[in-house]
Amino acid sequence: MSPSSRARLRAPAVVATALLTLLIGLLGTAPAQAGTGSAAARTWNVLVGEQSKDMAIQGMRFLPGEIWIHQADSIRFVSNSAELHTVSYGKPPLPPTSIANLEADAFKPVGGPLFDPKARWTNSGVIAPPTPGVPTVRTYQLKFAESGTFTFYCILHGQMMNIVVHVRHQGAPLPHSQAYYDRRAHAESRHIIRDGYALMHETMERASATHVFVGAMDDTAMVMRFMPSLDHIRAGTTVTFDMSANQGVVPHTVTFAKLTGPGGKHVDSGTLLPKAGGGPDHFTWTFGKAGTWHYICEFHDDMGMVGDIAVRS
Ligand SMILES: [Cu+2]
Repeated sequence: MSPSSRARLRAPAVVATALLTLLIGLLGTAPAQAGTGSAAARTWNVLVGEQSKDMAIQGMRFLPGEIWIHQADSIRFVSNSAELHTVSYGKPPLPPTSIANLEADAFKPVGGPLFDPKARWTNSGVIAPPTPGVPTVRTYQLKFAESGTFTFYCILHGQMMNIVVHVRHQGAPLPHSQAYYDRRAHAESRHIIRDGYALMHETMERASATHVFVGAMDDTAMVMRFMPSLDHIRAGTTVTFDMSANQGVVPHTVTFAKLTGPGGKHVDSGTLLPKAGGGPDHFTWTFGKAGTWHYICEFHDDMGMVGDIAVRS
């Protein structure tokens, strides 16, 4: 780009700044910070979660996971996956020892839009796309008036999904730009999704026709799939649906809409939880009738967590 075209591009911005200065001068109401040489307050973007295009892999990270900002700056947390997340700080009102408590804590926004580090509990509410039965927000903005270092986390995924926010005095140098964080976020997101698919393939290799894994999770990624999702068996075969590939606490179900058991009730595991979450961590069913039986996870079918059991007589 030639110097003259660069100057032309810059010209409108210069004009706009001059107009603004003139306007402030005319109104006589310059902001308190004007003239001190400090930069204007900025809003930084942080992505909440990440996912593969098919939604099979859900990442449990804030991107970036560490950020440096100035006093009076804000952070806008933006939903980046179908999975539910929160931005939380402090101690939740209810001990997060059950799914019901977790939901009660997560669903209720507390505090903000000005962050108060002395408050016992600050919570965004659930950051996610619109989800049936769950109050959600797409974005959540917090302004930081006090300097210090603050660690926020997602109450639904625990302390391992966290972001460290360094708030520096105005005028102090900041190590990175938004463009840097965006580049890092992109690279880290690709990395997490690659790891998630690797976890999926590993889990598939351990699965068999009589042993279906219900999701998988390590410390960065979740696999929202039944593995295998299409299972061929003979009538009379017992299949175990197993949660043990999930290292963290996540609920799933194995729910058949059209297959009925004794008493005409449809076959449903109810909420399954990994051992760490108190279980029950598996569900077994003996398939008598020939046919192809479709089933879903009631929590994650919108992410494609569905399967079929094909039974031959
Ligand atoms: Cu599920």
